[in-house]
Order: sequence, then C-alpha cells, then structure tokens
Amino acid sequence: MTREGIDGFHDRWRLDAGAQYLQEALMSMMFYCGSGSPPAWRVWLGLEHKQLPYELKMLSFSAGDLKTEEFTQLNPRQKVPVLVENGFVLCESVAILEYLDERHPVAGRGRLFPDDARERALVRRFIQETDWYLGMAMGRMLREIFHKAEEEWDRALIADSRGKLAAELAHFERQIRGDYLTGVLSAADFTLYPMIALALRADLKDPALAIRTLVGPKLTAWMGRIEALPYFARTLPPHWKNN
Ligand SMILES: N[C@@H](CCC(=O)N[C@@H](CS)C(=O)NCC(=O)O)C(=O)O
Repeated sequence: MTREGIDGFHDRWRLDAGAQYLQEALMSMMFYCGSGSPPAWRVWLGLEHKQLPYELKMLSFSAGDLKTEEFTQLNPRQKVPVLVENGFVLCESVAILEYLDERHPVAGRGRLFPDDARERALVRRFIQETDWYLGMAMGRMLREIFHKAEEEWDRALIADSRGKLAAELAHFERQIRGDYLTGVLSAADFTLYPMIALALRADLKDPALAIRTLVGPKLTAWMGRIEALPYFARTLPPHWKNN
C-alpha cells in the first residue's frame, strides 16, 4: 500500500470510528416497563443479554402511568412493554425481542433467535406455547389471587386453573432439551422464566396453593441457571426485592 493509501485508510478509519461514536451518542433506546409484568420482563432480559444501552422507564400500574395520554400515544392498548428506538415505537414483547435481535444481530452475548431455521422455529414454538397454553392456564388463577381480596377468591376456578398449570408445567418439564429450553439460551427461556416466576408468587399469597411443588426438577435447575445469569439480578422486578 502506498503512503497515500495508508493515510487515506487511516483517515477513513478515523472517520468511520467517529461516525460510529456519533451514531451511538445519538442513538436512544427507551424501554417502558412495568414491575413484575412477564412480557416486559422478557424484553428486559433480552436488552441485557444483547448489552444494548437503554433508558429504563419503570411505569406504575397503580399510579395510572399506563393510562396517561402520553403513554396511550405510544401504545393505544395501554400495555407494557413498549420500546422506542430513535423515534421508532414498538409494542408487543415478542415483536420487540425479534426486532432487537434482527436490528442488533451481533450485539452482546449473542442471538435471541438462532440463525438455523429449525432451531429458530423451535424457539418460536416454545414462545407460542408459553403464551397460548401456559399463560392461558395460569391467567385466571393469578387474576383471582393478585387482583381480588382473599375472601372473594373463586376457589373452584383457582383449583381448575392450578390443575391446568400443573399439566403445562409437566409438559415443559418433558420438553426441555438441555441446559435451556431449546438447548442454548434464547428468547424462549426469557419468555417462559418470568411466567413461572410470577406463578410462584401465588404461594406468597396462599402457601396451600403450593405452586412450587408443580415445578419439576429439570425446570427447577433451569430456573437456577437463568437466575445465575450475570445480568439477571438487574432485571428483578423492583417490588419483588423486599419479599
Ligand atoms: N401481548 C402483550 C401483552 C402485554 C400485557 O398484557 N401487559 C400487561 C402487563 S403483564 C399490561 O401492561 N397491562 C396493563 C394494565 O394492567 O393496566 C405483549 O406480549 O407485550
């Protein structure tokens, strides 16, 4: 390479590095979260896994933060999570996880959705199963337990929902393929973990529910692996920290 070529290369390199710095300085990522919300928590884990710089906006359900006009403009359904990246607004947790992974494929600790089409399909399958079967199974029970006073609980409904959750947890116990749901850590793990963690909170309200006893040994070990991730503690729902 000639002297001119070398200098030109260095100048160009300096310019590229400068442009990248400028782009990073201008890049803004805002993450609207709600403490304890499983869909928000999965995105939070995804952001941490990808080591992306973001500003956390922790909204309060009880203070009505999701009902404000400002937030309604971001998500007319008034739900978290919402991601705003340089003016691009996106709601729906799975869409956000896919977007983050496609827009920042090489960031942080690797892919949330594997490159291989079949492996990726399995991740998507587990996500769908988590939302449509496990989520549906436990939803009615948790609505009773967390949104009503204990004297108003519909015990028959809770027992029915608990039974369905037990069947779903047994299904995932059989299906887990290794250290993580599909073998390697992925968006599927970040989707299922917060759901089970929330279900386990029901035991704090009524230990007789014994949700803990429904989680088999493989899933229990898997939960331990998620909790050992170096960024896990940062994502723990703030209002869970004291109990
Ligand atoms: N399908 C949505 C579900 C989002 C959702 O249901 N979020 C709940 C929290 S878990 C919410 O924001 N609810 C509003 C409220 O309770 O006022 C997603 O995956 O992002």
